[in-house]
Amino acid sequence: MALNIGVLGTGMIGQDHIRRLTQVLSGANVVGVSDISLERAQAAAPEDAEVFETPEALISSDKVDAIVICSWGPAHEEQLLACIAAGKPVFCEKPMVTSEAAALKVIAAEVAFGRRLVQVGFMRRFDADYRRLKAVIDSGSLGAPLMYKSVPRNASVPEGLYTSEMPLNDTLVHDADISRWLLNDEVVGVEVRLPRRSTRGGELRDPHIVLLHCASGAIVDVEISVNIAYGYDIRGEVSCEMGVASLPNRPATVISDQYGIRQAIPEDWRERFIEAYDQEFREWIVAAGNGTATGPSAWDGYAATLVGDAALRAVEGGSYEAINMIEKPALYETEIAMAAE
Ligand code: NAD
Ligand code: ISE
Repeated sequence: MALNIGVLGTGMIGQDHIRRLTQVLSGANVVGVSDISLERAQAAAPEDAEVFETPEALISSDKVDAIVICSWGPAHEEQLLACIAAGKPVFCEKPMVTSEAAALKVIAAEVAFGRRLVQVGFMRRFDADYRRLKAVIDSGSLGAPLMYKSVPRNASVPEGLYTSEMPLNDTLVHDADISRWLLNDEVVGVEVRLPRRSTRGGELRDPHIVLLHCASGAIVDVEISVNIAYGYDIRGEVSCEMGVASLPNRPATVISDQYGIRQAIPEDWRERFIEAYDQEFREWIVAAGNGTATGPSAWDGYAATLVGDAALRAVEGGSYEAINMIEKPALYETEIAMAAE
């Protein structure tokens, strides 16, 4: 039986996920949508879907089996807690929440419910290139991973809406999560260095170098540029004891014209990770159909939030900022193995 889904937030990624749930994937119907902009919700609603006036009405509707949250980060906490209170599986776009206190509330609610309901939108874990990279590291053929270089680059960000904190508390969460997953490690401390500022973003603080210190001693170097003009370019290279494993550099297309032969770079995340988002939702639909969730968990959302918080403290103070996590609840003990399957 198809899973009946309600989508909260019908902006850029909400519309893209509605397209994949209705036109690309099987096993799901989008039966309801809601957005603080009624107009946007109406425009994005698939035929026959109900436009709900409030997120609460959508979450509690008998029509809706499971929820996809694509609203702005600060709205996620309340919406996630309402989904858990209703006992409904929920896919939540990153960042899961925007503070440590909110992450702890989500974890406490899910643990009290007694079953995983939350999957966080860390789509890199579903990307075939990242999965192959992880398989090499996990095989042990190169020895232990010692260093990882993660390079996220965005062509541009919305002026005025994307603030100087966001490379650290919005973009970095992807790198924090993929580092933990690839290296099977936990981040225990963060440093931030500010290189020469790009003049392209006005007052925007860009780029950033972030060092993630892992429990094993491995160090991740994240180089974030969010306004680099040439395209959306995500790179990664793991240095191990006996070799190096890298993501392939992913050009979109090879173009031959009067200027020569060149490789086009993806414009944005929609293009670069299109198959990863599809796979992320394929796996979510199966788990949600069984009344639960697999893949990146609320614990992973919490871990990434702590990295973002520590990075913001580090950029202010200029020093090493330690991360202290609560003891991991038993509910989340198996999630790394499940996500890697
Ligand atoms: P957007 O601004 O285009 O859309 C957000 C939508 O949420 C807007 O239509 C807004 O009106 C609506 N909204 C805000 N608060 C709401 C609330 N309380 N209830 C209902 N609707 C509400 O932003 P976007 O680019 O679509 O991003 C949405 C989320 O997805 C963000 O958390 C963002 O970080 C995340 N995102 C993830 C990826 C990824 O690669 N995984 C890519 C892009 C965006
Ligand atoms: C966006 O919010 C994302 O999550 C994308 O994956 C990221 O790469 C981009 O920089 C963000 O704006």
